[in-house]
Formats: sequence, structure tokens, C-alpha cells
Amino acid sequence: MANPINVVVTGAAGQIAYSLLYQLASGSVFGSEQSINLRLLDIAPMMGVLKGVIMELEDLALPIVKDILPTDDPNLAFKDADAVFLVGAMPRKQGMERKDLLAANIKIFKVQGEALDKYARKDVKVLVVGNPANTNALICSRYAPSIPKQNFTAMTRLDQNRAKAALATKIGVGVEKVQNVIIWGNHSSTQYPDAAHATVEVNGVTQPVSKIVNDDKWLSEDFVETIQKRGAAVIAARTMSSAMSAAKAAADHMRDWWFGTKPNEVVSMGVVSDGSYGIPKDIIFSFPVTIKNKQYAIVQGLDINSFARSKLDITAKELEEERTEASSVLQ
Ligand code: NAX
Repeated sequence: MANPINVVVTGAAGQIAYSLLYQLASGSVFGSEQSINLRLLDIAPMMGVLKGVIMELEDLALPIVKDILPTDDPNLAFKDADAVFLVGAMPRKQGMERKDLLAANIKIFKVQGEALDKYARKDVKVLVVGNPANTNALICSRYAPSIPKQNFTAMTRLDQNRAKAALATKIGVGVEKVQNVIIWGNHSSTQYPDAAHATVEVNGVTQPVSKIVNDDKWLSEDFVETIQKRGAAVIAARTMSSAMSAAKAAADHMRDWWFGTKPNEVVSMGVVSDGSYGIPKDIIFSFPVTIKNKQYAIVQGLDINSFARSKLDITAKELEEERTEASSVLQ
């Protein structure tokens, strides 16, 4: 078994972490031959709950986890970190405006960025799950200038998985037959789930999803809206936000970042914009990417029609506004 890598999970006493930790411990993210040290960060009042989570991790009796550190100190948690899941965030409370939520959270991500800058490995891979994920990732990277901006990503994989599943259901095939649906922009209700470049294998032949669905109105309206509002629909039904599916998506995102994407496979990740597709630079925008040697590349040259253009511009504008709000809070 390879020497242990240091894997940090923040919000470790919360509901997403509860599912994510099992996937880490069972080897489904970094592989069954890669041992890990878990660094579990949460806030001081949650240390008792975290103790219980650690008891359960021990009781899994799995060989991969070598050492577990529970802490409320980011400086300890991020020491020599190789891979980091920033899940912990302040939840939205009743009556709280989106702006207040953003203000509370970017302060957390500023502190964590500073700690990463000082203590983590310079090639650390940071995945931000806590909302507002894209702007939190931007702020975190801004306060960790010694770590390349490309090492900070935000999660839109849950949206991608939701979109893939919705298309498979519509077409009546298994999810594994649907590939390359794209999530553009913010992990919010302005995101643009785009099936224009997606393919589906039917009777052994790979074809465009748009041809098989053969219903442009459904693809540009119902499908887009269903995915944009899926998180809210889960909350309405479960009275709690997506956790099992969010944890699985975080595992998918990090596994692909670590090991690379398969040939002809495209995945969506919130990454720092380099201006591709006319998106403003210096926002964390979800783009289609391929990954090799732990480096992602934004897929270039996709056709963007006028409908898609307007959707991309709406979600980019929201991210620019979030950036402005974040900067004013941190001044
Ligand atoms: P929970 O409220 O169950 O857990 C959050 C945990 O974070 C708590 O234990 C809390 O004490 C901890 N925490 C708060 N401040 C912290 C800090 N400064 N340092 C370390 N830990 C801290 O939430 P959960 O359901 O696990 O969701 C976590 C985050 O994921 C939320 O922000 C949520 O909005 C976000 N989500 C993001 C998704 C995405 O696709 N990007 C989808 C799922 C989810 O909604």
C-alpha cells in the first residue's frame, strides 16, 4: 500500500461528510491501494458529534485509514494536505438573505485560504462543496496566493449527475449510456445544464441526445428548469438538503481529478475562468473539462448557439455580482 496521503474534510460532523467519509475510507476515491490520513475539521461545538463519527470510522474496520485527526483549528487540519474537501459552511437560516449567507461564508473561506497557503502542500487539490461554492472557491484561492489558482475547484458534479440521470430517464436507457452533458456557470439556479453536446448509446450506436429526445422545447425548458431546481425539490421532500448524492458527486469529482477522465469523456467542474467562451476572467465558472496527470483542460471549440450564449451570460453575470459582494465584505 502506498504511503498515506493527507485528506482533509471540513464540515466533518455534517451530513454530506457522513456519506463522504465512508467513500474515502473504503477506497472509492483514491483507490484501494492508497492509504490515507484523515484530517477532520469542524467548529468547536461539533467536536462531540465528530467524536461519534470517528468511532464509526473506526468501527468500519477498513484498512486504508491510517490516522484520524479531529480538530477545530484550520492550521492543524491543513498541515501538509494533499487533497481537501471544503464541505463545511454556514447553513442558510430562516429569514437570512442570500447576501448575508455569502458574507458569512466567504469569511470562513478567507480564513481557510490563509491556512492552506501557510500549511498545505503547494500541489494540494482543493474541492469546494460548501455554498456559495464557486465564490467560496474564488475567495479561498485569493487568500492562498502561493498555491496555483488551478488547484481550487468548485463542485457542479452533482448537477451533472442529476442532468445525466434525468436524460437517461427521459430516453429510457441506463445512466451509463448518457455521456458529456455539460453544466455551465454557477452552482445556483442560474446554472445552465446543456444537453446540446451530450451523447447517448442506443442499440450499440452513439448518437446525439438532441436527436434521440427529439423535443427541443423539453430540452431547453423543462430539462433545464428541473436540474436548476432539483436541489430545492430534494429539500422540499426530505426537509434536508441533498447529502448522499452530494457526497457521491464530491467523490466522483475528486476521483476524476486524481486519476483523469476516460477517453472521450467530458466532466464539468467549477474552475477559474481563463476567458474561454467569452466568460469573464477571474470568476470560478463551471466549464466542460478533460483531465490528465491531475491537470484539467477546458474543452475548446464547442458550438454555442444564441440560446446557450444568453444562458452563459446570465450565470456569468451572477458570479461577477457575487465577486463584487464578496470583495466589499472583505474590504
Ligand atoms: P450540514 O449543516 O449538515 O454540515 C455542515 C457542517 O459544517 C456542520 O457540521 C458545521 O458545524 C460545519 N461548519 C460550519 N462552519 C464551519 C467552519 N468554519 N469550519 C469547519 N466546519 C464548519 O451541511 P451539509 O448538508 O453537509 O452541507 C454542507 C454544504 O454543502 C452547505 O453549504 C450546502 O449548501 C452545500 N451543498 C453544496 C452542493 C453542491 O453541489 N456544491 C450540494 C449539496 C449541498 O447543498
